[in-house]
Amino acid sequence: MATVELYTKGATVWIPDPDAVWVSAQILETYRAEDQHLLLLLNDGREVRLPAAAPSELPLLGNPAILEGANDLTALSFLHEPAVLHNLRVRFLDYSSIYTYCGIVLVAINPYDQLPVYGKEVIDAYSGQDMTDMEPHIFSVAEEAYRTMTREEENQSIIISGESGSGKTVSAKFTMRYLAVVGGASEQTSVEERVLASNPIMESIGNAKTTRNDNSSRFGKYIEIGFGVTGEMLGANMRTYLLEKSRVVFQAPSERNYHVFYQLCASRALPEMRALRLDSAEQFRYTNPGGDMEIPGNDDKADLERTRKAFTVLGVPPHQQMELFTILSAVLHLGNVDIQASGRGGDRSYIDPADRSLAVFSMLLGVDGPQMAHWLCHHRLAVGGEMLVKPMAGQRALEARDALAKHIYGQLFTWTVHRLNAALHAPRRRPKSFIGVLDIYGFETFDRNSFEQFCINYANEKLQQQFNRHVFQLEQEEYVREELAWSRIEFSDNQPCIDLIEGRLGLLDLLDEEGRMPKGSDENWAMKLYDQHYCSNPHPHFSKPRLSNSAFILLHFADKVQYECGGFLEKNRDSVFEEPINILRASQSEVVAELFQQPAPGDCEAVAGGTSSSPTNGSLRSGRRSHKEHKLTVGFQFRQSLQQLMGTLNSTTPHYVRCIKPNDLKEPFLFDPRRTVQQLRACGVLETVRISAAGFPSRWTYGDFFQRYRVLLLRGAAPPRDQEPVQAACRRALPRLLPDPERYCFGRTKVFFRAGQVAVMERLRAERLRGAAVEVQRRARGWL
Ligand code: AOV
Ligand code: MG
Repeated sequence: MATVELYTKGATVWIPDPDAVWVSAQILETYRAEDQHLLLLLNDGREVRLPAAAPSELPLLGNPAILEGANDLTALSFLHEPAVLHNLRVRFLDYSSIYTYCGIVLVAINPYDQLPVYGKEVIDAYSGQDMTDMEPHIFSVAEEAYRTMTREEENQSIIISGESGSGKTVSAKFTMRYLAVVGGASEQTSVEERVLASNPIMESIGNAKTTRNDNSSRFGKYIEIGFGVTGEMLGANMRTYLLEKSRVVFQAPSERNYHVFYQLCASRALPEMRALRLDSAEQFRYTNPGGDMEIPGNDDKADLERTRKAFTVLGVPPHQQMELFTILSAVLHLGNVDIQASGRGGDRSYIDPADRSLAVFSMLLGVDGPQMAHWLCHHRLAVGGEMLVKPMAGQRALEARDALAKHIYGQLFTWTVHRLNAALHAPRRRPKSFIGVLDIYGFETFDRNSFEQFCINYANEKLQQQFNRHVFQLEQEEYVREELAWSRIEFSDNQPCIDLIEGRLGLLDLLDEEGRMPKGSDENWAMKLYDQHYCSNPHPHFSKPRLSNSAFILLHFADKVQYECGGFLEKNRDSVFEEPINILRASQSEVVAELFQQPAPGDCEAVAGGTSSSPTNGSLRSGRRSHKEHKLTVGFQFRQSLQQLMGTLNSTTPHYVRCIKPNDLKEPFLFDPRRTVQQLRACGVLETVRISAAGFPSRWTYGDFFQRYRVLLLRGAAPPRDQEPVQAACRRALPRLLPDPERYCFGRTKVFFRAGQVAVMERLRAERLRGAAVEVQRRARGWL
């Protein structure tokens, strides 16, 4: 799209750079094709000759100065990566503006600093204002959603994405706070207070310290906040997505388990907590593998106080809170139960009858200790229609113990969500419409990626598609509304990648199928994947690493990710033995019993096939599950819940927030261009820009256009008074200014331009003004 006439002396261009990603340079000599090069002055004072045999080899052009720091990226005339990056940097570093629009998307850069822009007075300033009149802000997005909802009585969604630590959860909380204020009565009534109180509770049980974020959400959340006809908040309902349960029993170096465990350990000396027999977090297997117990600036004991207050606000009485804390403490004690291998060749396992942790665990949960010990080391097995009791080998018993701990935690999490939803339910009046806030884990890639990353990235792939399609549709609608004679823009949909994951014979299908095989294994699954998507019918988004037979590579919209197959089968099954659960179900404790009455979502149709309970298949199976049906796998359920989420999002008016983490050091106002650009590419901001650039990205109302370019349009004629002549003047003059009719298009109320055309207009305007100035001087000197 190089517009050769713009490569003039003094213009700026962007040159790729290994550190800064892009650096700007000034053109020293106007480009002439026959020279086959462009002479440039770099920032550091060096002059370089850039080979450019053809116009297509010319570097990207910088934007005209009037657009510098524009608060909407799509207003840039040249819409390309360096322009976007530069503009965000200028706003962030020079103006401390962390928010910028990119069309309908709000880009939010994490400042890692407390900014004075979230107070009540700022909320009041945004309340009732039109989005286009206000500086970009998370509040302007919330306000826009709120106004659209009340005006059109339609449901809205605020979709927040971005990588780990980029500020999604913080943004979601500010959004909720904003809505609580504008949707509240003059004094804060209990509904708003309850909705906000759900945050500390969910963070206690669903957030943890990771290497990326001290308060990383390990679950996805969509909270629908319901409003009445006059825009008053009535209640809320949340849906959660795929909690990372593996964290309950294991954490990587310098990571932590869920916050609530440390909160409890830190509060163990409180009189009411003594009964839980807690110790410091170092003493528990489940809380110490990360090795790093403290979070700077964090007070676990004070946080438990906050959690308890929030529970109280939500109407969970203290005795019920204690039951929750009891179950959580029991999980910690369960982790400390020692299981020893015994028998010949270690094919059995055994728990010392005097094991103190087992005793405390059983006491806390109100179950029989010896019975529990027995069923932690044995399992029931259906063989030829008969039930046998088989001992478990040491390693398997340990895995079964951990599976039980994960299961208990998962049930507790689900129970809490139900409990909070009941407390947030609008009691009498049905909400007229809702605003849903989506705060989900962002696209992630680690050194080693497993089933969790696969699911998370799959979710992001779905969200990206929802986003792309929406942006396109909006563009199209605007063009139709403006009655542009316009042909469809091409765009690359990520459907092929999604099909590869969730379609027929896709990765999830084959994984479920492998899980049903008596001898199913991660290795066999990998072979089937290669066979299906690599050898016989190569899929463009799938490949096999050259040096591995147990990994695969997916080409996601954001990046290539290599996944290790090991563990996929078991994580997808997520099974747990039924016998210890039956014991818990018979517990004296009200909450414990309740927790296991209702099967976990994963367990509702939990029945394993007769054949698959063969001891060789290596999975944990329930003896009771003997019907010829299958437990719903994690992948299957996740696919369904995403489908449902997409349905919901598509039935609402979406508003998008893309959070950017500008550096990995959590350093205030440090802008690492390499990290930033990587996220811009991954989160679809550049894709939006690309979509925009493929059509007519710049648009002005005839009036605004006329205002700016009247010197070009009028040539000294008197300004027209009303709308019609302004439009007529534009229509008359433009063909003369831009000879190529492909470069602009007249709409009903606006004039549309292809990328780069505003720069052309700016140059013409500058020349005209310069010419006019010379003329004035000449006249003044009496030459005319
Ligand atoms: P995330 O939700 O996007 O990560 P958070 O919202 O937890 O990230 O943000 C991480 C940290 O960045 C916060 O704890 C704050 O210290 C800081 N931060 C983020 N936004 C702001 C802001 N607007 N002003 C000041 N500080 C901010 V994850 O949940 O890990 O994907 O799973
Ligand atoms: Mg988060």
